[in-house]
Amino acid sequence: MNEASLKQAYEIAKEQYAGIGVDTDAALKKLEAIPVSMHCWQGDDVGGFETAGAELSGGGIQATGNYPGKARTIAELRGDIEKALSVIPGRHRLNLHACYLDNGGEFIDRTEIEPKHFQSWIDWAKVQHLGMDFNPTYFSHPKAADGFTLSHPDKAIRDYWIAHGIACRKIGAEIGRQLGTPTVTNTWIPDGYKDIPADRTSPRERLTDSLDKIHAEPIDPKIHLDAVEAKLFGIGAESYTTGSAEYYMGYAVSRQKLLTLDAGHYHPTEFISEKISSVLMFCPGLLLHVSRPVRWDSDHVILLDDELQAIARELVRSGKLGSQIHLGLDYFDASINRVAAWVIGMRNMMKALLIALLEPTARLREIELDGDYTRRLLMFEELKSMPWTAAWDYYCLQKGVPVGAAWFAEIKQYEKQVLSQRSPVSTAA
Ligand code: RNT
Ligand code: ZN
Repeated sequence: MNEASLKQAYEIAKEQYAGIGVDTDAALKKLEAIPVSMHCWQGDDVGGFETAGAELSGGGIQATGNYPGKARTIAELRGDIEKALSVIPGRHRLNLHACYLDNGGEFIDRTEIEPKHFQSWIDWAKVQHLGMDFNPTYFSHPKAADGFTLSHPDKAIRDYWIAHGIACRKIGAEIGRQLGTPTVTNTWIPDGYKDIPADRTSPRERLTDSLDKIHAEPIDPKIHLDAVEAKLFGIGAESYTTGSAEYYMGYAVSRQKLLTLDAGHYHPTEFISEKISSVLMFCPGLLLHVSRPVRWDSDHVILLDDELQAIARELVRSGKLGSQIHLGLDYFDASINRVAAWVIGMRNMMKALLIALLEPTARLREIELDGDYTRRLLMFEELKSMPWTAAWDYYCLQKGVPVGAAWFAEIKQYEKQVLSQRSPVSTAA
């Protein structure tokens, strides 16, 4: 469709939405103000740059697939992120893991990392107009090899990881200070038992002690926020997870930390869309790890499916996006073009937010309070066929990014010129 037709389609859609009391221009303005934190780890299968060329896995994190073109260096990863962002409308954030440090080729222990090892990321983020979020890396490491970190029975190992956690909060704070927007530093640990434990309590007591030590130093919330992420199970930790949902809910409420809801970290019949409003009652904020579990915590690329739309509706209805809610993605698929995986997921997240922003929420609430559940159901069904796609296309046009699937040609071109020139990772130095 040419520009004139896209605008015409938008005008028609605008009229239709006005008919149900929705202002499409206002919705697009709101969409523009919602940053999504794009996870660096989709670009290289959660590898990082700690040891050049090393293949690090374990800790219940497993990227599967061997699609060619994975980023092998910081420069390559940044190039790939820039390419992805060039076809994603709006201004966003980058979510970085500690193992993506810029160590100048010299190995730095995780307890020794400092803001200077992330300065090149901060400088680059400034140029790209990106806010940043941060994560300590409690996996892919010899000291995490037996499945425990912050809740390890050995004090020396716990102390090592506590020192890493403390170092990471300092780095997060410095990133937030320099970029002028608070960094959310998210703690996720893989700790757990493969088989049924005799003691479920002690690891949790140790975890509480470790987390309290990490969080001992207060940091100005204008530059830094702490989040903690629960999980149900991991590969090799199927029977017991120290940092379970109840554990972290209690920790976050009692310590007034942000709780991270990862869509893949609950029982298959549980949905995080249902949890958002409850958590916001008692936690100072929320970090979303939007992901897609397929039979397990598989971290597939997010689809514009029912749950993604339900999550977006809850986020928008809460009115707390931009204040208490921090929105990030968390998936990693190594079986498809990794840059396209970012773009598909980011654009899907934004489409879901737009659909939610185009909901006549106040009207729906009135109907609900009137007890007219038949009309509520009917309206939900009617909303599904409203022309939100015209508003999305118009938004892409406004933001100067390709409309529809046109972006894919650009990514294929990039694959041909850049990604396919990269040697397989196993032979990279
Ligand atoms: C793991 C957690 C965690 C990680 C990232 C890489 O199950 O979801 O958030 O995916 O830290
Ligand atoms: Zn996660």
